[in-house]
Amino acid sequence: MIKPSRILFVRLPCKKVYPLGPVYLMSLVRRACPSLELRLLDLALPLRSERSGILEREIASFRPDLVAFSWRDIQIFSPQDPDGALRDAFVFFHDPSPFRKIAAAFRGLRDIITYRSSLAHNAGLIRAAERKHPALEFALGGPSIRIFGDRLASRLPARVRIFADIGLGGFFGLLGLEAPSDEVEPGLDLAFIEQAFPQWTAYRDEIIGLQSKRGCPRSCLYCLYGHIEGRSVVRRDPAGVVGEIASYAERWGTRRIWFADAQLLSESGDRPHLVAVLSGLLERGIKVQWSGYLRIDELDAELAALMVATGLCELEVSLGSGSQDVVDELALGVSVEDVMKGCAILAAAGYKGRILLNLSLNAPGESASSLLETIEAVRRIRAIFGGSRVLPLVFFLAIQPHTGLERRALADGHLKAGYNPLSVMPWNVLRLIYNPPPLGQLIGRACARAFAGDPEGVGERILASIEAELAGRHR
Ligand code: B12
Ligand code: SF4
Repeated sequence: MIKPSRILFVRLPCKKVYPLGPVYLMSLVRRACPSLELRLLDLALPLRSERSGILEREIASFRPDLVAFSWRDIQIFSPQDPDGALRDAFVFFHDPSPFRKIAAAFRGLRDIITYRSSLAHNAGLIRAAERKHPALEFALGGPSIRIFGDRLASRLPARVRIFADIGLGGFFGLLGLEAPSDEVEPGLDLAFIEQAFPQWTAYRDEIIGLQSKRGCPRSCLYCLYGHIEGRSVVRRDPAGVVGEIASYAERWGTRRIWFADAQLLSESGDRPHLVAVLSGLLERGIKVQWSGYLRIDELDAELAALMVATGLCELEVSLGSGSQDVVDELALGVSVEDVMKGCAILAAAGYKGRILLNLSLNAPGESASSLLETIEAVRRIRAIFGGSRVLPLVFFLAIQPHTGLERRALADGHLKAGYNPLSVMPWNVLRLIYNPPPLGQLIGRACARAFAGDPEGVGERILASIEAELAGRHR
């Protein structure tokens, strides 16, 4: 226990996105002990070359007893088609053109260097601060630490205390404080945030993240959100959620909200909770646009109307596959036909925004005919909403630690025990992105072809290319 009187929270560099985790954590600490002096420094905002100087100056002027680092992103490789690093790896391995292969190899090298150096950069910022300030205490947490904390421990000084638990009891214990019994309720006070986080103005016109509940009880094969947030759902008081959105809209002029919940409708208790939050927005006349992850198969007409009325503007829907067998292999617990019904319900409610349709090509159980079923399902969904509003996003399954897919890949020899999930060598990345034979080559070629063109419409082109190749086989 260290009983600090001043705590500096430092959000480690990542792509610019509102630092929701550190903002909530800081608010919770303030709730537990209002007399503590707290400050948040967001290192996602300054230029890379300026970050260590800014951190040093902040430590010198604020004179904290404890520096609490928050690490959000580690894997810059996302298994989804707009990701540059993924494109380069696919073009390198699957494109027939030697020129494009060479260009992709150079870009790939740059991706590797960027990734390795961003990992080293973040760890280096922690190490440098620890070295320069032997009298300070250091803590480290955040979503990446929940996933990779064990891997990172060896890269950091032993004096940095790593908090990889879901609950915040350990961290509050270190502060000599009782952890709040309702630790999903940050009790956000924007006047306090403005004073403790002077960089907040950088997010004035940005999408603001907001968590209405924590946890997901489901165990979809590839997903680690249940591991990160816990399998039991802990919901906030809807009035607190509405109040938080209202204060962002009123004080900061926020117009776009992202519900950062693992899933908006994951179990039966979520529906009344979401209805209460959205009804509260409607009653208070709060005009925001919002997005989030939603299981559309759980939608009914009443909820769809409420979602549209309260400003739903974009929705990510995980179809996975158009084949029920593949969907079942993925343990998504949905029926393809219910997804179609959910889409029809949302369209009938007057939804005019975009649908980002996540597809996991070459998932376990994939075959030529299941690929054609997926292509057909996308066509049906486009017919429901209108073609241009439905964006198929090809998401390869990324094998992430603590998931069913990782256990399966280890069991069937696709991965070796002791593999390094943080490796960025292209051959390792391709191994962590699940795209096995016999369809891997065909899908890889289709991706490489689509990636070589305009970044717009990549998903459609991948599907069209797969369809053309499969049709050619049967001629
Ligand atoms: C919502 C979300 C998004 C939204 C964000 C919308 C927004 N405006 O906020 C969108 C869709 C934009 C997004 C994008 C990406 N995301 Co994202 N996202 C999430 C998600 C589902 C929730 C994050 C969140 O805000 N949670 C709510 C807050 C309150 O929780 P928190 O940040 O964990 O903080 C709490 C605790 O961790 C703790 N804590 C935090 N810091 C510290 C520090 C200390 C010392 C302690 C003790 C505790 C502590 O206290 C906080 C309060 O309880 C997580 C998965 C998940 N279930 O967590 C992935 C996740 C964070 N994302 C991830 C990634 C990779 C990305 C992308 C980089 C993907 C990509 N390659 O494009 C992008 C880019 C992000 C960026 N920097 O721009 C990864 C990060 C880890 C990793 N594998 O690298 C996660 C974990 C998902 C995953 N697949 O593994 N994301
Ligand atoms: S994919 Fe969605 S529903 Fe499935 S476990 Fe992850 S968060 Fe939950």
